[in-house]
Amino acid sequence: MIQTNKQVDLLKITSNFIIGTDISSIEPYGSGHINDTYYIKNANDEDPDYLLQRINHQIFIDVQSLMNNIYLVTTHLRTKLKGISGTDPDKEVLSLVMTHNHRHYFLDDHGNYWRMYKYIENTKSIDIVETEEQAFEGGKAFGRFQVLLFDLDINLINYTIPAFHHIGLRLTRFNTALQADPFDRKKAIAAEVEFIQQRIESMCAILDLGREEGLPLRITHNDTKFNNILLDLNNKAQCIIDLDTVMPGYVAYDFGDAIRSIINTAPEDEKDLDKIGLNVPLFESFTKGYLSASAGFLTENEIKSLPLSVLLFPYMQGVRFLTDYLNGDTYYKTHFPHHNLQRTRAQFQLLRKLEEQYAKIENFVLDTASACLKKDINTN
Ligand code: ADP
Ligand code: GN1
Ligand code: MG
Repeated sequence: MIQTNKQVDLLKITSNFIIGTDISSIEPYGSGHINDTYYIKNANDEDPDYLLQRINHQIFIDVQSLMNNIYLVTTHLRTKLKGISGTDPDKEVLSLVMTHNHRHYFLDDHGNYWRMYKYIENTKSIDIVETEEQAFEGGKAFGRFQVLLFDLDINLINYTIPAFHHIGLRLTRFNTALQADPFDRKKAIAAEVEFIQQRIESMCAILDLGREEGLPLRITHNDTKFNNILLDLNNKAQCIIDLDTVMPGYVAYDFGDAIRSIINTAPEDEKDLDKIGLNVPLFESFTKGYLSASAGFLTENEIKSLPLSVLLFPYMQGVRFLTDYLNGDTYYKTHFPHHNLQRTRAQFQLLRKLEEQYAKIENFVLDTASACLKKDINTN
């Protein structure tokens, strides 16, 4: 293998973890916006492959607490799955690899934090959902994830990014960036600013529901883009990944963010707004899968909050992308100039489409929840 300087550094990092075999290659992997992921292929086919990740510690400021969350959550899931017949915890739960110093992460000389997982073979993760079966499977997997974490003590779980899905705080940060306008970008986004302002009140509906009538805090995933599910080669959901944002939250936040990535007929950052539409059958299948796993454990208010989250998430994501645009693109990785503005416009177009169909979306969620409670929906 010819090693570039970068690979030599990565090999050095890798040598701090207990993997015990030779490496044939290290390649960048995945399409995430925050961390850096590398696929580590072992020289000997019989040995496992690994994933090395550099954790973005500018965003996840307390890496030790974050890794502690991941350790607690994966240990809990593994214990729970051991008690369920027909499951295989090694394939269905992420396995952290320890360092030679018996830690779950490695801090290098440049202040970068690294962790390693065993690579789960014969799986795939997809950015765009292709079939109703995949959507149903994904819904069931995220619902089950929440249910399995029900009895892990929430007080042990740290807030890796405080107020992560708090729309009030996201709007405050947006207004601060708008007023400061450090890159003179405000004049190009008048239409988007108006779009945001017209919806402020309605987008606080879940916060209002929580404050006025009560919504329980649960341990939730908080980054339920569909590509954070590993599917097996038969399209069955196998493992929930990307656990950095697992923390206390409202269940609706997981539902809404997943629907945002599933229902869109185009990518998250589509330039041609005419390509953005709603794939309603995929939304319906995900909803059935999710509620088949979770309806029995959700409160009435939680069920009421689910359709509201379908509107909230493209809105909040658009607000977040636009805030980053105003601030000079420092949070999300961008791949070309004005990428964050293009992402914002795509999210707002998706929201327009969802608003047009909101009554149908709401009815479908509420009817499906009732059917699941009466056990009219097959969970296989
Ligand atoms: P990011 O935060 O950058 O999205 P992820 O943890 O989601 O990082 O990992 C990036 C990609 O790597 C995933 O979309 C998935 O394709 C793959 N992946 C992550 N963990 C595993 C694993 N343990 N086994 C197999 N593939 C994985
Ligand atoms: C980021 O890292 P990734 O791509 O899974 C972001 C999510 C956004 C998503 C938008 C910690 O997730 O909140 O929904 O981009 N993660 C963080 O694609 O901010
Ligand atoms: Mg991911």
